[in-house]
Amino acid sequence: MIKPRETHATDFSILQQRVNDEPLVYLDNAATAQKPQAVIDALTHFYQHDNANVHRGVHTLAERATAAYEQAREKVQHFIHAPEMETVIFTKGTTDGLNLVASTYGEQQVHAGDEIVISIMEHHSNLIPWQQLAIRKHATLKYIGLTADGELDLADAARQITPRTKIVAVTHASNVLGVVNPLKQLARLAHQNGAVLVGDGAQAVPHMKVDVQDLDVDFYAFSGHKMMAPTGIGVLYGKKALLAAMPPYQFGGEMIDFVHQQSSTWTQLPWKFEAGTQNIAGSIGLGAAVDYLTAYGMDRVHEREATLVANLLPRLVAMPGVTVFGPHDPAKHTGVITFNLDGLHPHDVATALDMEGVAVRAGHHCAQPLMAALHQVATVRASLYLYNTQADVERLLTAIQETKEFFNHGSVSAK
Ligand code: 7TS
Repeated sequence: MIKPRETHATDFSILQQRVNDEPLVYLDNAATAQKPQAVIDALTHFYQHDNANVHRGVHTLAERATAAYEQAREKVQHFIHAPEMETVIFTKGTTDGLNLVASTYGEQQVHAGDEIVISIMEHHSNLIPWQQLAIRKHATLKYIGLTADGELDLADAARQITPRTKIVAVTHASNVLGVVNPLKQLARLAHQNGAVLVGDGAQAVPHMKVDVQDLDVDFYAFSGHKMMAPTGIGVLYGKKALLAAMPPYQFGGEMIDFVHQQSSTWTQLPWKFEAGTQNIAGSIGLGAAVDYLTAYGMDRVHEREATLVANLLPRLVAMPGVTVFGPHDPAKHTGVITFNLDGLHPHDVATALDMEGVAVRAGHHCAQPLMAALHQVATVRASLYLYNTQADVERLLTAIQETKEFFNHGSVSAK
């Protein structure tokens, strides 16, 4: 049985407010998730009791801060089933992790005439680093397309990935189409061709059980803030042999072994990739978010979202004047649902929904090539998380219906 929302009422006090005189319904979780009190308390506790820099002091606070920081890494390691703590690097977020791989592994391994393969549904964070690497190296950037119902086209993946391919970078779950991509299959395909598979886990890790060893991905990046941790903290997982052979990303304090006047050597993993004072409190907050999600159960997070989607998606698809992008089968869908209303600009729709207290995102969702492929300039997106309820779904559907009626019969005509 899924716990009712009431169980969490005190965990997410931000959700208990009214917006525009209506109780808030927060459906912008793909942009960022709300933070449970346990995460806020972990930050407060750290700053009230343990704040110090890590790995550089012998005093008690420094030791406590270091222990808490490294414990957070171990929590993340177990959460994604990474084999060793050395394979878990703290970053600023998904964007930072993907740039790290492009600027180090990519810089080292990609040469003129090589290929980098991504998909047309990538967030700009998993697109521009590869595009710019391809430009720098005179390599070719290739795109895996979509099937007619908005899933990754695996037949096209098999065509695009060739022995010239050095890197395949694909999102685990789309931030627009709400599909989950078969990373394990793509990793196999990449490996058969001598390439590595980079997974973008920004929309996956918060919502489903992820096992990086089972997926056999070579690199996997995700953000803390989408899984209820603070902003400015994220994780890059990488296979140890690959990370060990890579040059550092940034240079400075904490990532060195010895510094001489004209040369330096680097410390061991994972700290080789953690130059300068890190987001220590953020890491501890991420550890607390992992604890929260683990206690709730990732299977239950998935089950809860799937139950809501099974109700919401068919009703939205059946609404006249509504176009839903991505698969219409709820079983193929995450809690990310993207749509447009005929004749209405997505920003007007999002503003109208906000007037009803319903927070959604409108725009290109940092996926402009995908928008072009969908022949849309922008879309509306509702995205769910574990604290959303059936009542939230009803509020969204009612607000959409009212928006349609307002623009059809109100002062602004729909077409
Ligand atoms: N990859 C995917 C699939 C994403 O959805 C996002 C953020 C990122 C990468 C970048 O993550 P960051 O934490 O480094 O910024 N997606 C969104 C979104 O859909 N709306 O706001 C942010």
